[in-house]
Amino acid sequence: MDFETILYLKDSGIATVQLNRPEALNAINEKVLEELSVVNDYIAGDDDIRVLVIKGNSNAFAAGADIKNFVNYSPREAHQYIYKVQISMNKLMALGKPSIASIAGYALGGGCEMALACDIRIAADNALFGLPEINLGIVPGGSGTQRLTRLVGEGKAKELIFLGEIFDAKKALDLGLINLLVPAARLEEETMKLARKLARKPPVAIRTAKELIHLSYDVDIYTGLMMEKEKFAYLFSTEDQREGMLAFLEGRKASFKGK
Ligand code: CO8
Repeated sequence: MDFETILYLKDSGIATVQLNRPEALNAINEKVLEELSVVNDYIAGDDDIRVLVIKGNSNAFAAGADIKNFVNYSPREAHQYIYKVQISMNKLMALGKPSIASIAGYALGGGCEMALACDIRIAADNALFGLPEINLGIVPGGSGTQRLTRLVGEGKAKELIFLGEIFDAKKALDLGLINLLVPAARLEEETMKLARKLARKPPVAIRTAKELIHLSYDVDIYTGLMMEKEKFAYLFSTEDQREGMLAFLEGRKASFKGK
């Protein structure tokens, strides 16, 4: 598949999407959003793909939304734009497969928010994070006020969003914004190691776990536990449950088919 603003690669069950606007530190314009939406649909529909990796280059994951894109927007245009942003971010978050944001360099504004919409964030020690929208007279619009708050808590989210300062990967790790911090030279290797581990897990159980965890944001604990019980029982209808348990009892490695 050929795109203008992203590079797409599929190998051994792992799809890699690389943001590819190095001349603008991978700033996210409308074309990027459109192409991400298309590639997301494709990945969602391909049963051979078990994991998605999103990355930038060594200087930038993404330095935010492309400011040139929306500097002259009317409120109506801004509304339409954010509608598209939310569709794209929600699709990414709801993807029925685990996603990894592999971050080097800048992850600012919409770039940071795109990473927040992924399941797991691994960053190089040269990564720089921030939600600097406030300095442009706006607020995060790629779900930063919602997803960041859920991840790091209200107090820290307010500090980061009100001040709009850039901070390093160590602080991101301390905040719980990223899962793993690795030397820049090992980012690719550690990302793929993680992706391969996830690719070996049973896809239906992974998808189910992801859905249940997301549900926990929105429902009371009793409803959440009821859903967990139903989904737990449902997984006993899958071949992967049988394979996983038989493999354990037979002392061998399980091979999951996603059925
Ligand atoms: N938009 C457009 N162009 C950008 C952006 C951006 N966000 N960031 C960098 N660029 C461009 C620069 O204009 C420059 O282009 P040129 O060479 O043609 O002048 C090139 O990238 C390199 O940038 P700099 O020369 O500025 O590089 P520096 O190393 O001096 O500085 C910084 C790097 C600190 C990252 C700096 O470029 C910067 O502050 N960028 C803006 C960061 C920012 O404010 N991001 C938030 C944008 S608003 C936003 O994200 C709203 C989210 C809404 C939803 C989005 C969902 C996807």
